[in-house]
Amino acid sequence: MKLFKARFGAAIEDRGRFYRLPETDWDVLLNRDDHEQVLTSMTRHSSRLDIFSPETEALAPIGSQEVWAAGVTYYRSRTARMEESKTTGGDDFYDRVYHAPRPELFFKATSHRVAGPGQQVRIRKDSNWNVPEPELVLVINSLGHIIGYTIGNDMSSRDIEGENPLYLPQAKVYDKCCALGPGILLNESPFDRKAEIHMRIMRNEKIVFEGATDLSHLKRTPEELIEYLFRDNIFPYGCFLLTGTGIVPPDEFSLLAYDEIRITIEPIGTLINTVR
Ligand code: DO4
Ligand code: MG
Repeated sequence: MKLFKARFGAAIEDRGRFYRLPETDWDVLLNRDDHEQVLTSMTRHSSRLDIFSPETEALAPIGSQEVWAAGVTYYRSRTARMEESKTTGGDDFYDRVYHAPRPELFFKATSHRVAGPGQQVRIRKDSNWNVPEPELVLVINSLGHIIGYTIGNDMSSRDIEGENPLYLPQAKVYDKCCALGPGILLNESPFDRKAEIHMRIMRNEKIVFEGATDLSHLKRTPEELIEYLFRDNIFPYGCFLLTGTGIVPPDEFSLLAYDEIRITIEPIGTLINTVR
């Protein structure tokens, strides 16, 4: 089952059919611990939607939740970041955090900084080297339980981060620095560790970057990341946690305005955004 946020409220996809849910508060809905039963019974009283296209009609599946992110959870991210920061002496930090018991966790966004499906993500005005980071996102309720999964883009300014690791919040947090969606795959069973994350970037109808990885390369378990995130934090409405990138385009590549970023993680779906 997948849960979508839409202009008219909430929708559910169950075995290929879409239903419009009775009026519900998104924060309350996300924070539940019993989605399967509640949504199954709700769909019995819901009207069927003949046409609903999640890639373009769904909104970012976020309400009052904060968005957090884990970093350097893939070897590829560790190596790329060591390269970009070696002239300024920051490289050792990335190697150490990759191997350390405590993961890198950082605050990424509030809902107004998040783009939904079909919306624009931004590159910072004061940066010349920008990349998208396609990441599996854990959707977590206030009890610290994973209620589902969605797709995320952790937009990053590599030149700002590379200049000094202490600039990380500026490289990562700005207007429309993050995309989430299209919907939430509800947590019926643990996520398949072989699931592929695929990203394609189009410019003037040509592919300018394409890459893939799979979740078996993720060094940390979702439970370990959540345990650290919830150690001394209360999330009254739950939160979103991006789990890190394993796809980093080559150093010569930077995003440009009007590029289209397409991130697919099956069985969640495809998140499509353009760059502004
Ligand atoms: O250490 C900086 C950020 C790392 C990150 O965002 C990632 O590995 O995905
Ligand atoms: Mg990232």
